[in-house]
Amino acid sequence: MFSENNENINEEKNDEVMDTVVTEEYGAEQIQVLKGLEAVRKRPGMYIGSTGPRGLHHLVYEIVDNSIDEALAGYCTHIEVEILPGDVITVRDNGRGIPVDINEEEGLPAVTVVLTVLHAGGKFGGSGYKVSGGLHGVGSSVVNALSEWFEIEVSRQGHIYHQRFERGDVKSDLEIIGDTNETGTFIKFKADPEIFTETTVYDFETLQKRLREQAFLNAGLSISLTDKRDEDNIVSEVYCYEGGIRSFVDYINKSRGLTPLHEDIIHFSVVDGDRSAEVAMSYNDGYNEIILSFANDVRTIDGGTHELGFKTALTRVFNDYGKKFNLIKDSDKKLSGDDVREGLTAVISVKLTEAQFEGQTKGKLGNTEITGLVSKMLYDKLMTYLEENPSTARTILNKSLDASRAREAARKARDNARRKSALESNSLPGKLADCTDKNPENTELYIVEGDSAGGSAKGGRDRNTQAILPLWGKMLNVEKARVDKVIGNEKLTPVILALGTGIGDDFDITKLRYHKIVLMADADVDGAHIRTLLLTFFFRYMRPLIEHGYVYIAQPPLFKVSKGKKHFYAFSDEERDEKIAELGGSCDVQRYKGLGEMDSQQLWETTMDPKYRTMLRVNLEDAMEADETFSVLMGDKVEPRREFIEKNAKFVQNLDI
Ligand code: 0RA
Repeated sequence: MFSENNENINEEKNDEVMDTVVTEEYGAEQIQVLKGLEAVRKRPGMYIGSTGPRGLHHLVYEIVDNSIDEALAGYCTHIEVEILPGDVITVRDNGRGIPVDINEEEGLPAVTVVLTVLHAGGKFGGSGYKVSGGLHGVGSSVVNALSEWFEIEVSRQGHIYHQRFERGDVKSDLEIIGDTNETGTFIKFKADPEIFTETTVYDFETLQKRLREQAFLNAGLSISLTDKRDEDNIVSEVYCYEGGIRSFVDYINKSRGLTPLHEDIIHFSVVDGDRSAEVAMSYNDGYNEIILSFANDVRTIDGGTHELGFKTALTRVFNDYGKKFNLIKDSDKKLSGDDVREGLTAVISVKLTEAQFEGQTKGKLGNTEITGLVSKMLYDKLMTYLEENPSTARTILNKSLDASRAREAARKARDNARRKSALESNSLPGKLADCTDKNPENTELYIVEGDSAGGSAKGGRDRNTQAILPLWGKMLNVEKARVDKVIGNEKLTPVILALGTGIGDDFDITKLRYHKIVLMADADVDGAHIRTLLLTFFFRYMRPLIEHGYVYIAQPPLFKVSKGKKHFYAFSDEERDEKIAELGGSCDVQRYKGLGEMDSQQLWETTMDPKYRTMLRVNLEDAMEADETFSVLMGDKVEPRREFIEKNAKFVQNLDI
């Protein structure tokens, strides 16, 4: 759920862990090999992004991606992923099998080279391994290097070949262990706890989400996921969608309880040499915009050139169509991008050679030639579609025109409010306890749920740099409201005023009053609720706050363990048990049900003091997930809401996945 980008985590912490010794047993090539994989073990983060839960799950994606490439080349139809007891992963595909013949250059079987040399895949040509940049396509050798042990079985040329590795070192030669008339690759590995010090336990839902997504992106490919960790409760699912990204849009709409405004999902595709683009979209009766974009099956969470092409063309098509058929009069305002994207669900998928992934997290497509490909396709094909489906066209256009009018009304109301507050000369919310330092680079805003917790926070804070804003009032149902309703809401208005940036079209990051915005809520269902609401709000109306990494989640302790005069705070059940053991048992354990149970001094010590606190930094993915949860939570259906409350134990205790 939430990112690993933890304030107090030193990214280089794995440097000391590994110290591989090169002994005389190895020949010159082997030393080369070892050096390559040694680099991976020394700086795992450089290859898989992190050594936390995200990096751990990345190992599975890396292996599965190779099988997907084999499917894209037209040789593989089924991929089976299993989680075995002990969090061992197996991935089986029915492709051609990784080649086993001796590679001239290295004097080793090709499969051995693939698994022991960094980026070796590319050398074997064909369809095998694409190096697509970013953290993707780093290759199976990286997974091998970061596994306590790793085994491969290749079925090819009538035989089953087997080889074993430990922490990247060859432990057995490639040997024939049986005969078969099938072909395929089977990989089994255990992530190395020396590298993944935080956890080596996989989250079923995380893998499920990613594998389902890959199945949507590769129409007709069957991917299964089986969790065998609990032998009394084996869970198995198969993802296979003949409709591809059309099915994806349908799935998003259904899972968020959205009601489509037209029957069919609109779908276009185009191929131009070695580039291709595909779009599936539909409009619903809600007010939110959901766009998921991909390049070479890799999610581009920060958008980029393909999304730009899509958005530009969409705005132009609806304005041009509206004018042409006199649905937009000369006196009307032009429809804005936000207007034509209201209630839109869209999936954009492009394929290209040498994709450039840009930005800090490599989540943005940079290839400029893709903008024109997508925008031309969408403009031409959507224009034709609208002309051929006039009633759908009218429905969508009317919705965009409604959006435009509502936005205009909201702007006027805001201007009036601004004039009024300018007269009153104080536009900061009454409940805000501001800090004295006015330099946003130094300051933090704690948004605190509940008046008593707000009181403790005010008492405990560093008044120089920490401002406190307690939240009060009833929660607004943002799912069913447009920006004009949100702005007047008693719960959100103080947040908007305190931050100083404005929202939506008017958002201005240079006016931000604090560079750390810390959400501090109880570790219970209501706390999860308010966090979800605020993250959704930031995601939809103040997205740059999240893109800049200004939003954090406070981590208050769950327990206080005391014995005599000694006391410790614990942030998880395990930590509580550790502290009890450290104090020699029979301790007094207090469980904090809410922030309000801590006095000012305790709240400062455990949660607010920059020297000792731990905070989670929210990234775009977290916010997007909150947005999704929120839609479910606020939608019409009761069942998903009940599920949220049931699942909440996990939501509260394990924020880092
Ligand atoms: C390169 C060439 C060939 C197969 C593969 C790569 C291959 C790689 C992976 C990784 C996971 N599953 C895989 N399946 C196949 C075959 C070339 C040939 O047979 O001519």
